[in-house]
This record gives sequence, structure tokens and C-alpha cells, in this order.
Amino acid sequence: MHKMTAEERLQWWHEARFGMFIHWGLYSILAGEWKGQKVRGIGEWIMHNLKIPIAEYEQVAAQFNPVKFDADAWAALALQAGMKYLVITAKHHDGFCLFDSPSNPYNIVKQTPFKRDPMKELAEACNKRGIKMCFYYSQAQDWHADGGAGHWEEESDGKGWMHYQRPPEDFQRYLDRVVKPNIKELLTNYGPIGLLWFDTPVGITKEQSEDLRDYVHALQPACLVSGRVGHDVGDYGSLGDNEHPEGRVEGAWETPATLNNTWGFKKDDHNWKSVDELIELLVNCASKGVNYLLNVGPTAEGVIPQPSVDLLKEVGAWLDRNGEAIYGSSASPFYNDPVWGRVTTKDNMLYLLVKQWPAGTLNLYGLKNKVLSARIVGLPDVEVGIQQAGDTLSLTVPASAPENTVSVIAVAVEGKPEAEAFVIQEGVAPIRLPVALGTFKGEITRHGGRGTAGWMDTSPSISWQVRIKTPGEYDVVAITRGNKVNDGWFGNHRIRVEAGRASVSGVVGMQDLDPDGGSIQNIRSTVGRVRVGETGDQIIQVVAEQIDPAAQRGLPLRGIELTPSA
Ligand code: H79
Repeated sequence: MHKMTAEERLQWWHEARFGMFIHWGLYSILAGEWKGQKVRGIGEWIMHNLKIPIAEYEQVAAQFNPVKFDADAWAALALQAGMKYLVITAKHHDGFCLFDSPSNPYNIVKQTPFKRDPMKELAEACNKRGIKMCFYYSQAQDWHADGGAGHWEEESDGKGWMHYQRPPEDFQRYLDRVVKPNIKELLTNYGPIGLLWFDTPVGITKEQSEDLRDYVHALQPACLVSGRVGHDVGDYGSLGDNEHPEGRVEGAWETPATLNNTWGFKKDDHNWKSVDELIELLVNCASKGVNYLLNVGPTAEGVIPQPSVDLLKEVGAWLDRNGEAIYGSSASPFYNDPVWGRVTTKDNMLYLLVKQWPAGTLNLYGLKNKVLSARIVGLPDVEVGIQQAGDTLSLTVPASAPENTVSVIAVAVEGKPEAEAFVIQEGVAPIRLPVALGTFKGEITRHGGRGTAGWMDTSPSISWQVRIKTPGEYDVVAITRGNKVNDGWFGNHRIRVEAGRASVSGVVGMQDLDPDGGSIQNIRSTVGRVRVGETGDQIIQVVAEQIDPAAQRGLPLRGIELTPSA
């Protein structure tokens, strides 16, 4: 019998590009507050962060009566937003099953006045509307079940604590008695499932991850397994939460992301992204071949917050007009992103996703193919002038863009689009050098979504080949990864950036974290000023002069930027 490969399973998923994530559970009722105390951080972590005892958290189930829940309305919204798959928390870390689980009495049908199985209703609604039904399932963390990672236990002082160091045999028993029966139910009782979204593989062995993956495939051969099943044994990879790709990524990846700063509903979180930001993030993901899994957190009543609905409808309207550049597209063939926006490709087409519409001429550098034609999506009657000389393609476009946000120019080329494999500076534009585009020398790990380089000592380096168009003085900024909560992971480090014989060094890292920003941030630190002496192809290199010995994850570099000095 033919065994399905990951590539075959991924076919629909690559086409899809955009999905809906739904975080819904008992935490949605608490909405970020427990006994007058507000939770710091994401809403669905309230039991963990406020150390709520199991017996007390269990009581919340009695209040779960989402009478306004309407599966079809959720599926309809996903469809209207242009999302092709829907992933909902069948069980999150709190261990509560949002489905009718014969094996696990801690579930919505047994414990709540609601008594219905919303997963069944959603699966039917999704099937009806042509959306792939998928489940999130927390396979490692279970704060409720015996043996689960982070299981709540009472301490001698009467307070509780979440235990992550489980005896291995307890964890195995939990996998056998809780996780596998649940997976079997989810993959037997709800029709074809597009993917199982596992998360936070704490304390799981490679064998256990592989066993879960194989178990899923045995039950439903076409069901994808997310990378967070652990040890990189899933069908595709998961970037960090809200981690957006910079530069290219190899293989199949997805970015799970929020609309505000939480996944599970929090009544005080009104920090919504704008439509423009969302479209730009979607476009950026597509330009790297990365899927965008965008979250909504319905309320205890079963209602998706109105700001989320409004935002998603607007993204959907944009996709209605410009979706040909997104659905079924592949990553940009260009080495670096153009300053005006992003690029995707499909067959012999290049799609230029233009955020900063130029006055008159749009330049694209490094294309190797001959351009056959170009048109502006939404302006079929407008003629686009085409000029190709050296490494530069110039398109002449009218002064006003068809969209307020990102506008699309469709360019047909001879053959499959190909581009030069180095960074090309655009006129006097800043030079952006994400680590994903660099050449690594020495021991540098890649963590998170691989777009972050982990430097543990001073021997390694990363270099980029850059075609310089404008010599002169440049201000250098380094982008590092920071985390407000796990602040022991990162630190402050001294790096040196070399351009030819010139160099500049400075301290980068947590010192520049935005205290008002999200919990995970890309931190921008000023390194200093450097002279880039000559036009033409050059090597720009970054080395670490000093690594903060207190930082457990070393120097988490994401890239450097050189901007012409004013
Ligand atoms: O479902 C959403 C979040 O609840 C979940 N992922 C998205 C999609 C998530 N967000 N943050 N985390 C999980 C934090 C994970 C923290 C961990 Fe640890 C660090 C898990 C393992 C190491 C610290 C130590 C917390 C638990 C053990």
C-alpha cells in the first residue's frame, strides 16, 4: 500500500496560505480575571499564571453556557475572511475537552449546562462551507490530568504549583490513557480532519513524538501533524507564536498569530492590530511561503468579538480582490525583500505586492528572466511600461494605487522566475540583512522559527554578500529577540559589524526592550555608524565580541540593518 508522504499531505495546506485559529475554553469565561486579580499575559494561561487549584478551576465549567454559539456563523466568518482551514482548541493546557470525549469525563458535554458538542457542530459547518476542519490538542502540557506536563499539585504550604518535571513513567501513562484515546476520538468521530495542531512539547521524548505522529497517520493518513508535536518530527514546522519570517525559510512553515495580545478571550485586551498591519503580515508570510494562522478568541457566550469580526471581514475583502497573489502562491524567488513591499510567485507569474506605491517607477532588482507582460490587479485597462536593463526591472505605473494598503502588480515572465542569490541594495535604500539570508560560520544554532540565530560564544560569524549601490556612512541597527517574561533567556551582548575594512561595535539586546510592547519582541538596538566604502559586491559580516554569560540562550540575533546616515 502506498504510504502518504508529508509533501502529499501538504498540498491543500500550501494552497490555503491562510487559516483561522480559535482559542476557546473555560478560560474564556474568566476572561483574564480570577477573584478580582488580573492575569499577566495571555488569557488561556490564567490557571497556570494565577496558580488556580484544579478543584476551583473545575467549578468554572458549571458556568459554561455559550448560548449564542453558532458554528455556522464561525465557519461563515472564516470563509468571508478568506481563510481555508480552521483550527480550534479541542483541548488546551488546562486539560478541559471541548468535545464529547467518552474516555475523558473532564469535557464540555459532561461538565457544563451547555451539554452540546461544539466540535461536532463546527466540523459539520466547516464541511458544508468547504473549510478544512482541524484541531489544536495540547499533547504534553495538561495541568489537570495526572502525569501531564505542568500538572497542578498542592504543596505542603497549602499553595499549588505546576510541575513540569514528571516521572517519565507517569508522563507515558498520561500519553497512553489521556492523549491517545482523545486523539482516536478526534480522528474517528468528526470526519476528515485537516491537521492536528500540537503545542509546547515540554518533556516529551523523540520516540513519544514519533509515536503520536504515527498514531495520527494510522488513523487518518491525510491528517497533517504540526511541528510542535516535538523534535521536528511533524509534517511541517511552526514558527514561534507571533513570529513573522524575515528572509527565506526552507520547507513548510506556519506562523500562529494573534489579533490582539491574547489567544483566549480577555475582556481588557483591546490592543487590536489594524487591517493594514494584518494584510501586511499575511503578505509577508506568503512572500516567504509561510502559512498565516490567525486567531480569534470567542467569549464565554460563544461570540467572536466584534473588532475581530470587522478586521477579518476587511482582510477577506482585500483577498477577494487580490487573492490571486496569495492562494496557491510560493515564496519570493528574490534574495531580499524590496523596500516597497513583498513578492510571491506562481508558475511563470511574479506578484509584486506593493505597500509603498511609487510615484511613476517601481524598480525590482535581480530578476534573471525576461518579462513578457505586466498588469495592475484591479486596474485592467491601465498600461504598465516595462524596461529591463542590467539587474534592474523598471515598471512605469500611474500615480495612484488601486488599494489603500497593499496593491498587486502581476508580472508574467519567460520560464520560472529566478533571481540573483545575493542581497541587492535598492538605490539609497536601507540594507536589511536578516540572519535567514546570511552564511553561518561556526556553531550557531537556529531557534524559535529558525529566523533567530543563537550565539553561545564569540567564535562564530554570519556574513552576507551585498551589492552596494550607494557608498557612504551608514547607521547600523541590530535586531534581537527578547522576551519580557522569560528574561533570563536573553541578555545584552557586544557585537561588531564589519563592512570591508571598516567596522563598528556596540551593545545590543534586552536593554532596548520596549516596556509597553508585547511579551515577545524583536528588539532594535543601535550599534553605531560605519563607512561602506565602495560600490559593487561586498561582504558584510557580524561577529560577537562579548556574549552575556547570564543569558541562557546566548545572543538571539535576527538581523542587522544599515541605513544611510542623515
Ligand atoms: O495556544 C497558545 C498559547 O497558549 C501557547 N501557544 C499558543 C498557540 C503558548 N503560549 N505561550 N506558551 C505556550 C508559553 C510556553 C512556555 C513554555 Fe514552558 C516554555 C513551555 C515550555 C517552556 C515555562 C516552562 C512554561 C512552561 C514550562
